[in-house]
Amino acid sequence: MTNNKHVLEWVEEVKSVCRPSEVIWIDGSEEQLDKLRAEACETGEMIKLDEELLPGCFLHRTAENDVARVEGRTFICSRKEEDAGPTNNWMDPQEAYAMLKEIYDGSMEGHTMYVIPYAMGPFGSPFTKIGFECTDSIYVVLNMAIMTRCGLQAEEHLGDESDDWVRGWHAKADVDPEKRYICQFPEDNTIMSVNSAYGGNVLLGKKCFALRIASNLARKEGWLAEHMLILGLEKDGVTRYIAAAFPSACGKTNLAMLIPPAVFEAQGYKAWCVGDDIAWIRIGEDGRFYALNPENGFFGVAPGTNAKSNRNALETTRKDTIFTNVCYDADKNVVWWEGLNDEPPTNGIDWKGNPWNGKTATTKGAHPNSRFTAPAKNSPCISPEFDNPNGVPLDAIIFGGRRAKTAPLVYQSRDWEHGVFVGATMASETTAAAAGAVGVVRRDPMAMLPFCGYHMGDYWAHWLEVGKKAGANAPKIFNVNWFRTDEDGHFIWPGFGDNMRVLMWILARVDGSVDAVETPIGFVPKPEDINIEGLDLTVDDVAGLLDVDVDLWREEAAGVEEFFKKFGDKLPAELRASLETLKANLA
Ligand code: GTP
Ligand code: SPV
Ligand code: MN
Repeated sequence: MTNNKHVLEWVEEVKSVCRPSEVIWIDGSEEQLDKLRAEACETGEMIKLDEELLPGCFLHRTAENDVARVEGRTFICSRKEEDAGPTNNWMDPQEAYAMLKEIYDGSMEGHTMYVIPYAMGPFGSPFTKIGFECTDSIYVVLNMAIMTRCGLQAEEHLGDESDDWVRGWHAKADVDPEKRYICQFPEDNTIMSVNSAYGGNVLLGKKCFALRIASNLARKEGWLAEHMLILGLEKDGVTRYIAAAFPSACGKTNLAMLIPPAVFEAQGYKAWCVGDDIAWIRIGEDGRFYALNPENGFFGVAPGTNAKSNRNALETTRKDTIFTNVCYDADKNVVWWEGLNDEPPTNGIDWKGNPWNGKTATTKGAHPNSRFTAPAKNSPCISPEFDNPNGVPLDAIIFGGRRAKTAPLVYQSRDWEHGVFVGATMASETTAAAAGAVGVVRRDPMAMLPFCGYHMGDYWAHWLEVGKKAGANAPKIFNVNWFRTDEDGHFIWPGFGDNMRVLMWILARVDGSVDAVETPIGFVPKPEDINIEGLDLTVDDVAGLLDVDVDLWREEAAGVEEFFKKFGDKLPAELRASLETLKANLA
């Protein structure tokens, strides 16, 4: 337990409102965590999986109505409504506090409250920030123990005097979807989450802190907090790093842990994962961009993960992992999900907790947004730079999403300002990661629509400013789309490890060692410059994947124009100018 009086005062306040029967401070020791695991298994909150097949692994099911982030119930509670901007829900902070405290009132009666001290970022890094989360959920404690560096060391990092830390209240309450709120108070470094027990809604270090609160801090302090993976590609002892922003469930974890195709492996290439979801990026002393992953684990999408699509991701989940809302194989005491293999359990329990037979079932065994929580250190390809307190230098930034048609496999922006336009205007089909319709195309600027904690217009201006500051040292900006489909709706591009073929073109562009074709939207590769050795694709297929359809892009430009109207005079002039250039190029 800390001696920091700011923390102690706040914990007293949370206690006085939630009125738990007991308070336990999490010290991060295996001994304490083991006790909690045992307790969670006793009460049925978790199921211990087969110790030989999945050592140290557990299964947890959340309520049926509580299986994804809830964007409609997520609020930025800045003092001024304008500061939340047109893309966020807003609530007045005083009203929000009053409403929330009423919901929290007595919600932990008869229950234990856990206080989790945690760090986002490695100890000893100038990037690192501290948070405390109060929660009544053992599941949250055990997940936070994987996803963050938690316990005594975090308390020591903060010290006894500092008030520079993030407050996180969480109470499961009745898991009532009508009273579910995920509120961020950027001016108070405070997060309040209630009536959920699922992932991003309750693991407050992740989206709430490391993106919504941190994006505010980053704006003030001159850095970037982004929804990005960080990946290194090594050859001949030199590793080059790329960060990529894709919307939720659009391939970050998979790209971050990619396995190089044989053609590159034969050349001696290795791929290293630094992060799969969040990047904190600063300009270093040499003027380059340095990216650090503030997390300590992966909260990855389970369905679709298998030995063929991504052996690294699968291996990461084979020990010390918590599975949420996947299918249970009662015969083997292991877990299963759609896309794992062709042997679904016949004596299974589905994500809702009902008996499920994979041979006859017409419903899914695992929820499409079912997840694994696994320690970063489990990954066979975790980067040796994972704990580097300074982060890793970036050569390129990539934006991307799920687009069945419009966006080509890859294109390069003309310069930083145009790159910010490319990120600001990206669109993607919605996925099961958030509650609501799936497969609807929506604008998701920089993959940050649900996560930017302030006015998106100011966020774009901040991006422009950071790029200006870095000048020629700024990474080059690209856009990718692994998800173009043919007439039958099948993905044309093989994806997964083969995405490295596109990354190789990107790095060659950064070096200036390969030409490109200028199109109305930016530079695309010459089809023959994408290495397809060993693939079941022709150069013509690649040409098709790279095609920029002027009619579709005119529609796209009209959509962007409409979208930009939301931002009024907060829309940076550079983005307006990029839109005019795009329209002129398409005319
Ligand atoms: P969040 O954790 O929600 O932020 O998602 P993410 O961006 O890390 O997505 P993830 O890598 O977990 O991928 C989500 C889904 O997309 C999984 O079902 C993958 O199997 C699938 N996927 C990932 N990469 C590719 C790809 O290159 N091609 C195709 N077709 N599918 C992919
Ligand atoms: C996402 O939805 O982008 C995730 C999962 O990475 S969650 O932590 O639930 O936000
Ligand atoms: Mn994410």
